[in-house]
Amino acid sequence: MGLDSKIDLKAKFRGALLGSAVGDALGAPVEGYDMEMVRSVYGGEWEMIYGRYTDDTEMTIGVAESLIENKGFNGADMALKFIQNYNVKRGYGPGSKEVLRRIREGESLADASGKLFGGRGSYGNGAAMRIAPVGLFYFDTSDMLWEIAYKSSNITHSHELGKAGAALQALAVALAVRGQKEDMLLKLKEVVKTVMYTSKLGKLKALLDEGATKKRVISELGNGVVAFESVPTAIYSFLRSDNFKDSVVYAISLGGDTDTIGAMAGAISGAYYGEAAIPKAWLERLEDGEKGRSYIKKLAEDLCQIKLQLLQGRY
Ligand code: R7I
Ligand code: MG
Ligand code: MG
Repeated sequence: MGLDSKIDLKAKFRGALLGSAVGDALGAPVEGYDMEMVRSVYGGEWEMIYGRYTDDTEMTIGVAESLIENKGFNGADMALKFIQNYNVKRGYGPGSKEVLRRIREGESLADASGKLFGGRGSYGNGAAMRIAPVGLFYFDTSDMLWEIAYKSSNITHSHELGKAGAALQALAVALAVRGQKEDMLLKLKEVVKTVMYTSKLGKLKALLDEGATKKRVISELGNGVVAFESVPTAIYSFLRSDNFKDSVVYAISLGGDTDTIGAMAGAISGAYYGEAAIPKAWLERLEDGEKGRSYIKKLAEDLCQIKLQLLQGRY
């Protein structure tokens, strides 16, 4: 696919990474809450409470840093970035915690993630929640995108459902960069092979058509910590909305894994609408210390710069 010169790629890259961090930080204080409890915290105001991001963003930063430094995918380096950035206080899932410990202690990359959950690997959403930079960097090449989404997921999530969920989320981000919202579902269906996701995408379409209640969305798609619940729900949140704020607010209002569904909806919406669509008040409250808001913005710019140079054949 050639690059459409009308697309402001930098605004979209910044939108995706900042949008993801904002969704994470907004969802974090209510992670694990049900719909009513979320409403009692946020009311109708939806003001950013702490602005502190969680593991979702910390790992996204690692993915971006590694893609930038290597001008593409390097699994050993990406794992190293995860380990270097790791801060237990950011609230990692138990599986990811264990894999990172195993790698840190010298276990081979190829083996570490496969040992989880009785040797089947994790299908948690931890690979999907961090995949936005892959969706951005490979936005113009679906085959590469799919391959790298799988490889980067495999570092911590070796279960097919964990990897396919991440690839689906990456492709949603890529299609959003390309401005393909109308035919997003169609395009996703074309590449998805796993029955679980084919079935979820079918339900997603039916729910959009009927203008479903939140209760139905939760019971049909799910809002839990496993990839096959939260990824379809994040995509649904984007598709049912016509602006960044509504999409992220809706994603979090469902309760459940709110930081992660918020982050994934924020990544897709940010990639589609661009940085300017993110409410300023949310952005201003997003933490800005070491590897905070300014750093994330710079990562998005660097990732974009390298992508543009690659497209122009400069490397
Ligand atoms: O996927 P992961 O990194 O967790 C990410 C979540 C996000 O919500 C973050 O915001 C953070 O809070 O954590 O961590 P994993 O432990 O690999 O997967 C998450 C959960 O999914 C696990 O703790 C299990 O409950 C479930 N799960 C599985 N359950 C049974 N069998 C994942 N894989 C399996 C499985 O194979
Ligand atoms: Mg989190
Ligand atoms: Mg979460």
